[in-house]
Formats: sequence, structure tokens, C-alpha cells
Amino acid sequence: RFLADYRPWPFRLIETRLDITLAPRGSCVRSELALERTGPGPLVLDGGAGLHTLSVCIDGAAVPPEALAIGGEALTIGDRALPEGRFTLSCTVEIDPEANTALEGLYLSGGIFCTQCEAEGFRHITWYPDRPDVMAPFRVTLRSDMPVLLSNGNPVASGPGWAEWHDPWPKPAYLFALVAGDLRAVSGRFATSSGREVALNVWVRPGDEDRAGFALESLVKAMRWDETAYGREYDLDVFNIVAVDDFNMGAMENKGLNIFNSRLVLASPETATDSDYERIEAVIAHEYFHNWTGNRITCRDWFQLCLKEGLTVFRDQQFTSDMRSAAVKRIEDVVTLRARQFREDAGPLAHPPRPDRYEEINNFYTATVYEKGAEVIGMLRRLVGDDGYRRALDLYFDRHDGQACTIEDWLKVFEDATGRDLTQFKRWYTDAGTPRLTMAEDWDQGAGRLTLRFRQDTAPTPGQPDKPPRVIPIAVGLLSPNGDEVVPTRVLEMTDAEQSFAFDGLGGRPVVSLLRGFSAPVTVDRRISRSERALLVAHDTDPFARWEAADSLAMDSLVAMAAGAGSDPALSYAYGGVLAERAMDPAFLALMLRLPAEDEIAAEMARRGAVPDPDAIHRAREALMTELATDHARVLDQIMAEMDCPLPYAPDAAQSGARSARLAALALLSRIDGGERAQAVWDRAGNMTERMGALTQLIRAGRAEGALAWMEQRFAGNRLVMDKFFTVQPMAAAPDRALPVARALAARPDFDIRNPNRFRALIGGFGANHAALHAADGSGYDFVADWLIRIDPVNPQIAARMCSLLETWPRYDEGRRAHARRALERIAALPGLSGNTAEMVTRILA
Ligand code: DPP
Ligand code: ZN
Repeated sequence: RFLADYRPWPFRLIETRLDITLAPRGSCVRSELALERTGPGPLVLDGGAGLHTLSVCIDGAAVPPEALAIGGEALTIGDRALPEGRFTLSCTVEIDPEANTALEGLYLSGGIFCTQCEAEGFRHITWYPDRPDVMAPFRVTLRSDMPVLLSNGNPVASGPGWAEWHDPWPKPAYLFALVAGDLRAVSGRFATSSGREVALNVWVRPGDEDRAGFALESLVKAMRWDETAYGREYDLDVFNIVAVDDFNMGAMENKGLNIFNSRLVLASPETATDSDYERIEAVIAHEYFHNWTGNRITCRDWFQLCLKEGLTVFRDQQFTSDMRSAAVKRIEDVVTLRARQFREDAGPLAHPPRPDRYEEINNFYTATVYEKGAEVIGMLRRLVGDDGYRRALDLYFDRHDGQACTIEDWLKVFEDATGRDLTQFKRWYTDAGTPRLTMAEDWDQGAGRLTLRFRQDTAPTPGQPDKPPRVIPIAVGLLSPNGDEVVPTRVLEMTDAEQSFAFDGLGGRPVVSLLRGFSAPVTVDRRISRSERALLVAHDTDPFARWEAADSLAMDSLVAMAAGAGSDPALSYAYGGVLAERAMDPAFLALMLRLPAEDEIAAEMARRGAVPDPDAIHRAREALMTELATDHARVLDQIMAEMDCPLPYAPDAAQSGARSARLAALALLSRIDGGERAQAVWDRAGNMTERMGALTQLIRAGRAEGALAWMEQRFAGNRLVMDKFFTVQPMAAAPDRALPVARALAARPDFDIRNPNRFRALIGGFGANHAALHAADGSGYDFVADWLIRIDPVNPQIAARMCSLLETWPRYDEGRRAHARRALERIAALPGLSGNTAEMVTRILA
């Protein structure tokens, strides 16, 4: 499918009425579409395999068989059978939710009927113009003996065994949802700024009520924040959130009825970690923010996915920055971006935030569309300023409310609101790849002038050999050699392939603090001495740049060590300085103590033109951790003692920051004490954060048997905790132990591959063990391929997404590459392989 082929739908959909009788094996869906012709041609509706069509009528009369064609994925009614002007099309189909293991459309999760329609799930419910630019108000009647019956919009009426819902806001089918089940609500109220009273409910299974409170609190915070930060109010009388255990994505922003993966709703101190809590707060906000950026204003077609996702991620990042520490949030986001999106951009799956072709849209819910989409908006805001950004967003909401839009519409509001020409900027949306920014410095002592010479280039990506220069906002500050800031942050706007910027009136040669706040998603190459880096680690006023200096010092060391060099004493010295600083925010300290992950080291080596050796990388990282722990044991112990949080547990920024510093210290010290401290932390742990921090180290030290047995016994009935049990073991195991451990877990009866969380837990946990996944004998690739082959017929979306575990194969040596290719070819050769997985494997192999 190609962006260039977009054509408007030649009908107008005035209203959608659904009457659905739910039954596990045969649910009956009656639809009535009020339509009007706006052009010539037949009426073509989308539908999937699995629709058992019982009747198709126009204005109450059956469509004659000669005018009706029901093909594999389309229902076509010939031109001549269609009345002029308005008419009603009614269809009755039967579907089988219980057989639906792909979890797309209507399915059952633990006895709860629920739906997932983004991107193209609605066509598995009934025949429909299943495209985001066809929007209509929905009136829905649900019939079932389940006690709770929910759909989009406001409740109209209900009685025993039925309920009617009406959603007045025109929406595309991908935002449709229904839920029917035995559920309990944890409820609250919200008064919007203009006085609308909204009933809030978080629906969970009986017994889970005590773990839903945090989600409800997060919702209230998100609703208030969107009013203050963006002037956006909620627009219905109710807002429902439902938690289900089987869900392909994290959550879904259906109008007025968000459906969530239960791992992003349910939390208690005993079962969820601090990062789980932070993630719940962020995703509840993300889905809520979609009500304006996604639902009120949606996408014209799926090529524009980043219009809603990039913007909504950007908004949820801003929200978390305001709720917690902005500096820490920024660094965490950059770590994720590099680990996932830079990795994607550097490999065979590279694509622009707005792709112009795809086979299967579900394969484009990617880090590039989401996280890079958000970075692009961050750059835009930096270029037009906070006021310009606010004016542009106000104009966007005014001008496009109720519409299905494009990236062009989005950029146009910025142009109109700020008078800027964004022609060149648009390349960020249309071009793939991470630009490489190279900087050289010329210092003229006599004139007191520093000239920064930049060059940008972007390596070719699939289908895009040439990359014209982009606009890159480069935030720069200058520090004097004693660490004072002599020039505060200034944003240089680079537009050419090569460009220089001069700073005058300097007393002495400064040290450049570059790309402050990570002002653009680029990689940086600059010649900088270790002592200059160390100065930035000690004194940079920009927290991101400061962290980046430490991170790159560590990266340089690790890359050198993985290539056989000894460690760099400058690094341990710089760490000493960081540790000695008393006033540092603990969450920031934890990030400063973090070493780049093994996969990041491999990526960096590949970027520098070397072939990474996973075993050498693992040894190097372990050696460096051991050395840092040995050098700084005393102060690390102090940190562990100081950061022991008082009771009661709270998942707030202050406490979780302290715990993260404590566990970062524990991770280092566990390298030199055989896991003794980890055992002590485990024995006294009062919450899941400490348990998981300690357990990771116990597994690494090979003494986790007792802890694992306890966990299994205590939490056997808790799927979310057991997911952690499945993840942490292969992830933290020594590389040569990870595969047997993963195999043993896969053989357990509770390894249920129909549950996406459980599958991701184990296979993803194994995949996160870099040296095990990339074992020289290919056993890691084979293990992953075996399971992708097994899950593909059950759930193609999950199979396809997990293929990205294998996307980095071109980085490695010829032996590993051959093993990876064979594993991928084995998947590709599978008879009946899903289109989703076929597309991924083909692209990865290309
Ligand atoms: N529910 C997914 C998200 O919010 C897809 N829209 O990103
Ligand atoms: Zn989203």
C-alpha cells in the first residue's frame, strides 16, 4: 500500500448503529449504516476472514445476489444496486470470539468480552469502511447476560441483559470498543474547568480492586494537566478504563472506553515496581491525551500514524516531566530512544516517521513512529519557541477539530501560526535514518573567538540512498576550564550539510557543552579529550549534557575494553567525583551510575565501523563494573544505607529516585560480594522494587533458588508478578546459562503463548540477554525462531513485533550472520506464515 494512492471514500457515513448479541462461540452483529453517495462507483466494505455473513440489505430489502460480491476481504455492492442520495445499509454477521487468538477485533480475555480495533480490527467484527478518514457517531446496543456492558460515549439506557450507548463524537471504526464481563469499578469524579461532571471508572476483575487506585489517581492528574497545559477539556459524561489480561498492545484510546493491558493498570507496592508505577501514570495519561490528539483530531490514513502517536508521546513526556523530574525523564527518554529507535534506524527496518508504503500497518507501531515522532515535535518546539508552539497547537485544535488530518496539515498550522517556512523541516518526517553530526573546533586566541564547524550526513536506509541535509537545532553552552558557564545555552540552527558558528569575546578557550537537552535525535562525533569530558561530568549545568559526558566516557572505555584494551582510570576517577557529590538528586545519581547496556555497546561499535563481539562486550562490561565497585565500595555502601527509604512505601519521584540509586549501587557491589548484599536486601525487602533489584543480582550470582521458590509460591496466582519471574531469569542469567533457563521456563505449563504478556516476558527476557541471544553457535537465534514459528499461527501481531529481536544481525561477524540468516529463512519458509511476520522477515533479510 502506498501513500500516493490515497483517495477519499466516495460515500458519506452519517451514522453507525450496532446491535450486538454476545456469545462466546457465535456473536451476532447487526449493523445499520446511514450512507450517502458522493461520487460514482460501487460500495466496497472491508471485512476479514471469520465474518459469517447472514444478510445484506439496502433500505430493508435484500441486495440481489447478482449485485453482491463477497470476496476474501471485501464486500462489494454494484453501482446499479445503490440508490441515489441517502440510504441505509444493514448487515448481519456472526463471529466467533472464542476462536480469536489473534486478539484483533472481538475476543475473550479470561471470560471478558473485549475488542481491539486499531488499526484494522473492526473489519473482523463486521463489514465496514474500516479507514480512519470515515467518521461517524455510533449508537450501540449490547445484549449479554454479563453484569457489565460497556461501549463508547455516554450510557443511554439499560435493562437486564442489555445496554445502549451513544457516542455523539464522530469517530473512525478503529476507536470503537465494547466490553462485557463480570467487572468491578473503582470510581471517582472529575469536574472539568467549564463545570462538566465526569464519572470516572477503572474496571477490573473482582479481587483486583485494591490494585486500581493508582491508575484512577493518574487519570485525574492527566485530565487536570491537559486543561492547564493545552486547554483541552474532556467531552463526555463518563470515562471508562478496563483492564484485561490478554492484550497485544499496552493500551488503547477508544473514545470514552480505554482498554488497557492489565500490567498498565494494576499496581500495589507488593506486586509492582517503581518503574511499573511510572509507566502506568504515563500510559494512562497517554491514552487520555489521545482524546484530543487522535480522537477529536484523527489521522487521514495510517501513513499519518505519527500525527497522533508522535504528538501524544510528546505530550505524555511533558506530563511526566511535570509530575516528576524533568532532567531524569529527559535522560530516560534518550536512553530508550537510542536503545530502540537508533537501533531501528541503523538496521534493515529503518523507515521514516511517516512511511510512504507498508504491507501491514501493525508492523509500523514502531519506535520511529512513536519516539522519533515525539523527538521531531520537540525540535519543532525548540525552533518556534514555547509561545509559537502554543499558538500553533491552539490553531491545530481550532482548525482541525472533527477532522482526519495529515502531517502536511500539522506543519501548516506551525507555518501559519509562526510565519516560518517548514519545507526543509518536513524531511524529518519523510526521511529515515539518524543523522551523524560531526563537530570540529577552531580556537583563535588573539581574537577570543571559538568557531564550531559542523557537518551532517545520514547513511542510506532501505529505499532512500540520498539524504539531503536537515534542519538541526543544536543547543550549545560554553564552560570555562574551571567549570563556570561562560556562555549559556544558545540554539544554533544548522540547515546546510556543512556550517560554522562563531562565539566571540571569549577570555580563554572554553569547553563546549554540545547538544544540550538532546536538542536533536542525532549521533555526535567530536574530538574531545578525557579531561574535557571529565570537566563536563563534574560541572555541566545542563543535566542531560552532564549525564551524556559520563555516558560517553563510559562508552569509550567499554568499546576499548571490548576490543582488548585495559580500562581507563579517568572513568573511575570521574565516577569518584560524582559519588562524592552530596547534593545530587538520587534519581540522577542512579542514571550517572548506569553503564551502557551490552546492546548499546554493540551498536556503538558497529557505528564506529567495528564488528562487535558479544562475549567480549559482556566481559568488558562485567570487568568495568567490578572495577568501579572495587574502587568505590565504601561510598557505594554509604549510598545504599542513606537511600534506604522510610515506610510507608510511596511510588513518588522522591522515593523511587532513592530506591533507584540504592539498587544501582547494589548492582555494582554485587559484582564483588558474591550476592551477599543482594541477599540481605531481598530478606528485608518490603516492596517489589527492592525484590526485583535484589533478585536480578541473586540470579547473576547464581544464588537465587530460594528467592525464586518464594516468589513462585507467594505469587503463583498473580499473572503480572509471574511475568516478572519469566523475564528476569533468562535476562539476568550468565550468558551460557540463559538458554537452558529459558528452555526450562518454556516447558512449564504456565508458559501460555496465548497470553501476549507471558510470551513477551520469556522470549523478550531472553532476547534482552545480549550475549545469549547472539551466542556464536546460533543457539539463541534458533530458540527465538522456534518460538516465533510457534506463535505466528496463534497471534501474528506478536510474532511480527518480536521479529525485531533479530533486526541487528547485520552488525555481527560472518558466522553469527549466517546463523541469523538461516533462522530467519526458516521462519520465512513456514507454510501459512502470516502476512505480518512475512513482511518483517523479508525486510529484515533484505
Ligand atoms: N493504543 C496505542 C497507543 O496509544 C495505539 N494507538 O499508542
Ligand atoms: Zn498512542
